[in-house]
This record gives sequence, structure tokens and C-alpha cells, in this order.
Amino acid sequence: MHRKMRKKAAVAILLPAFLLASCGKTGGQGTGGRTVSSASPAEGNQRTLTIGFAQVGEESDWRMANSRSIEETFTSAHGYHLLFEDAQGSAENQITSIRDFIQQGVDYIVLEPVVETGWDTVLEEAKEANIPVIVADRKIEVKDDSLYTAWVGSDCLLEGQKICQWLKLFADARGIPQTDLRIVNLQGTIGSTPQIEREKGLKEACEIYHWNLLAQERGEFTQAKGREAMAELLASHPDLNVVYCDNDNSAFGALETLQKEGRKIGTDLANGKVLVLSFDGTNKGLRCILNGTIGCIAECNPLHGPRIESIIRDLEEGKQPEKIQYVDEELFAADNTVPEVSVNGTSYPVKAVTGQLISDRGF
Ligand code: GZL
Repeated sequence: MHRKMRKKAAVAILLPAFLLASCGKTGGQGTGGRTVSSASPAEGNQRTLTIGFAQVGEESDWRMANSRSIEETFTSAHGYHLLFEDAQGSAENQITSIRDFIQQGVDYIVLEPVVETGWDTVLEEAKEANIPVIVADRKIEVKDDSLYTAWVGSDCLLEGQKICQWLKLFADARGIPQTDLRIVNLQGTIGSTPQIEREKGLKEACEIYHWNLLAQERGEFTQAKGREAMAELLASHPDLNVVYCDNDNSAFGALETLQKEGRKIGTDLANGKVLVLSFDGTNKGLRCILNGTIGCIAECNPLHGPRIESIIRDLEEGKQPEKIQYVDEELFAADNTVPEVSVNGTSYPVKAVTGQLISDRGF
């Protein structure tokens, strides 16, 4: 059964009748609204907090792990009533959900924005309703940054800079001239922070190392679009030898197409193999490094539930959380050909992927 259906079914079994009635209220037009945790008497003197969470969608393994982290954190046992809205990739749906949350008088709004722009008006409405907004994962661009209380997420520009440093050093180590790198980019959702910042990292490196960025196609962070985009790129640029994928799922799609078209995949560029690079570091992505089909992955950590809860707890205790909170992330490769990379004077170790490393990770 589809996850959303399964979750609704679970909610239908577990929720008292009065909450079932409210289930429909959390779903705006076309959004996958559901009440995930029912209100419950909070422990001690803590009041039950109602959290309105506007999620991007279900486009990738990363997103599913991110949603699980939110649902496992904001449970009724922890004193929360979580209203979970899945926007199915539409920022318009998220705006509708935020208005629903305001109408319901939630205690906090948590927004993981599809794209960076278009939030000023609806966040003004949340501010007028005195509802704090916490932004996570991707960033927002607003005229007045008092419209949100704090942001927590990844430095996607640093992710791009790290993986490009790895590529530069890897080519040097293998005796491949930098100008022999012929790169295509499978872009994530256009206008999203990871797409903007990972592209910036790539284009900076192309400028510095004189790489050839042959073309960019929209992979939309999904396996299906990654498959299609890779087919377009192979047709227009059969001489490509590096595929820079904005996330693991689009990389999985690219790998399917490359294999279907009979292209050799791996790190041996000197012998005509196509080198695939990616972001996220999901379990499946790391297994691709282990089997030699992805050369390097820059981690993008999705486990934001506890980080968001820490911000909320600070606010409940009258403390002011840090406004911008970046999470620390790793760089993964098959071996130690490149033992570390340096970005803006800071060194980052490269982690060689093993079966143990994969089984020890949380997503
Ligand atoms: C990154 C996150 C991106 C992931 C993708 O912060 O927003 O969206 O890299 C996900 O896997 O779909």
C-alpha cells in the first residue's frame, strides 16, 4: 500500500474520533494532508504543542528519510500534535497548508520550502497571527528575515565545492588532464537551494579548472526524470565522461540509462568509463559507491527532526536559537585515492565506503 495510504490507515485506526474529524482539515487543495500524531496530555508542566509541518513531497529517498525523522520526533508521546502536509512538489500547496495552519492556530509552523522565493506574503500572515516559523532543509529568500525564527539545513554550496575538489584531485591522481573532463549536470528542482548552490559549486570549479560543462538537464531529484534527462544528454553529448547529479535518485536514473545504452561506468576515465557523482549519501547511494557505479557522493543529511525540536525547545524555554544552523556532513568515495579535500582553507576527510560504514548509518 502506498506510504501515504498506509499512514492514513494507521491514523484511522489509532486516532480518537474527534481527531479523525480534524484529519480532513489538514489537507488543503491537492495536498497530502494527514494528522500523524494525536494530541495527548503533555508530560509534567509541558503543554502539548501543535506543529504544522509543510513538507516538499516524496520525490527521493532523502525526502522519505527526512519525513521519517520529523514523524519520529514530533510524536504524541513526546507531547506533540503533528499536522503533516505533503505538498507533492508544489510551493502553492505549501502556501495553502501554511494558511490552514494559521487558521487552526498551531503553535509552530515548520516549512521545508520547495523553492526559495514566494514566501513573503504568507509568512507576513503567520507573523500577524504570532505563529513562529522555522525553516528547514532548503532556504527562503524574504525581504524581512524576521519572518522566520531560525533555519537549519545543509550548506549545499560547500557540498558542491567539496565534490568538485574531489574530482579535481582524483583526475590529477589518475593523470587525467582537467581539460579532458566533459561534464553534464542533472539539475534538481530549479530554484531550490540545493539546485542553486550545487550548480554554483560546479560552475566555480569549471571556471578555475577549465572543465567543459557540456549541458544541463532537469533531473528534478527523481529517478524517473534522471533516466529521461540522461537519455537526452547522451543523445546530444555522447562524448560526455562525467555526470554531476544533484541527488542520489536522479543518479540512479542516470545509471539505468547509461547501462541501457551500453556505456561503461566507473572511475577509470582513461579507459572510457563514465564517472557519476552525486549528493545525499543514502543507503542505496553508498551501495553504488561500493559496487563501483558512483565515484563520489557529498553527504546531505536529512535527519532534521531532532534539530528542529531543539529550536522549538529553546523557544519554549524563552531562549533565542541561532538564526542559521548548518549541519556537518561527510564526503564519500570508494577508496583513498583522494584522502581529503580542502575548501576555503578548511580540510575535509574523504570517507572510504565499506559495508560496515553503510550499516552504521541512520539513513
Ligand atoms: C537537499 C534536499 C534535496 C535532496 C534531494 O537539502 O532539499 O531534496 O538533495 C531531495 O534528494 O529531494
